[in-house]
Amino acid sequence: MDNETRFLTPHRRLNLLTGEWVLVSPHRTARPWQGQVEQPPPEERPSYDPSCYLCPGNERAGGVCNPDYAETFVFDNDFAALLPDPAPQGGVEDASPQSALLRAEHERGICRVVCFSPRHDLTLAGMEVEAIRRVVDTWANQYVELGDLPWVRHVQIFENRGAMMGASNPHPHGQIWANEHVPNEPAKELQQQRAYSATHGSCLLCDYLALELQNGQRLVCQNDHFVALTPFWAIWPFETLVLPRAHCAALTDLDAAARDGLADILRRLTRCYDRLFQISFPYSMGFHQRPTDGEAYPEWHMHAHFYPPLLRSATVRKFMVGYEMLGQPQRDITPESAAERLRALEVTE
Ligand code: H2U
Ligand code: ZN
Repeated sequence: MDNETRFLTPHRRLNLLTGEWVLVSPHRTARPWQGQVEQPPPEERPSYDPSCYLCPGNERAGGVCNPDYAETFVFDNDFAALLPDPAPQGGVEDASPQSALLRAEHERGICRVVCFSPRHDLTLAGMEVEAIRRVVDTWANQYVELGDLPWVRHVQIFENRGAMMGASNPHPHGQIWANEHVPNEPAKELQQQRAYSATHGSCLLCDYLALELQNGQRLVCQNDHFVALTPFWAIWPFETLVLPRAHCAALTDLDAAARDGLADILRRLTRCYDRLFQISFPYSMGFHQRPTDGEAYPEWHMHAHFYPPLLRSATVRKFMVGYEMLGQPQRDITPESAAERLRALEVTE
């Protein structure tokens, strides 16, 4: 059986980064849909919205006013999910019974919001490369500033884009959560990357990228420094992985040319996404970088994940329910056909 035939029947694929399986059911894409249909987001937005809490000069919750910023702007989240205070006496740890069955630990953290641009009407896809490069620099600076705090072991940079992903505001922005413990997803990736490099003596994602560049089927777009592809084990219909060609563990390892390369690939990829269903494409995206506890992490290969919820049109989303909640993730269209569709939307300007 050749590859093409094998991938037409139900099968499971191993996510090398998490060690978890995903079911692929390519024969199911023709099924009828009578379920929930999402509203496409309204397209026209003003460049300044007086009621937006992220626009320059406007007041945020709690009465603080944003400065009249011209590029990027970072502030501490007014509704932070985590607080930087160390464990108080009589807090969670003291209060929780010392039992293997009931575990709770104090968690310190800092949550910030990053405005990508003063322009309310832009998105990463609509910004110029130079402006996205300033966002890349801001992310890198925040990674250093927060990661250098002695108790911060992990810095998660992410963006929830679009109301469908729960973004509270269309103004281009992302978030950063820095905390005391490495969260679940990067912890799985650390274990997998370590195990691979212990067995093979090389980097998991360097080897994987080399294979994908040779194979070509899952590539979406690329430049001299970065490659965007639909990973073999993708869960979300149009999920992508953005990888630096050179082995590096954090945004701070990227030189000026590589940072420009990242800005370029983010712009090209998000523009492909927007063209797919002719809408400003919703997604959650974020970077996985080496933990910041001061260890070396030579096996860690920095990357970004894009997880878009849409399945077959601007209004039909994929739900992670039923078997996916109780068994394991499942997808219908193959990552190969998703890559083919996204790749065809690349416009070189
Ligand atoms: P999301 O769109 O991804 O939800 O991010 C917006 C964040 O902005 C959200 O976490 C914060 C919310 O807590 N926020 C402020 O910090 N100040 C405000 O005045 C409103 C919203
Ligand atoms: Zn705004």
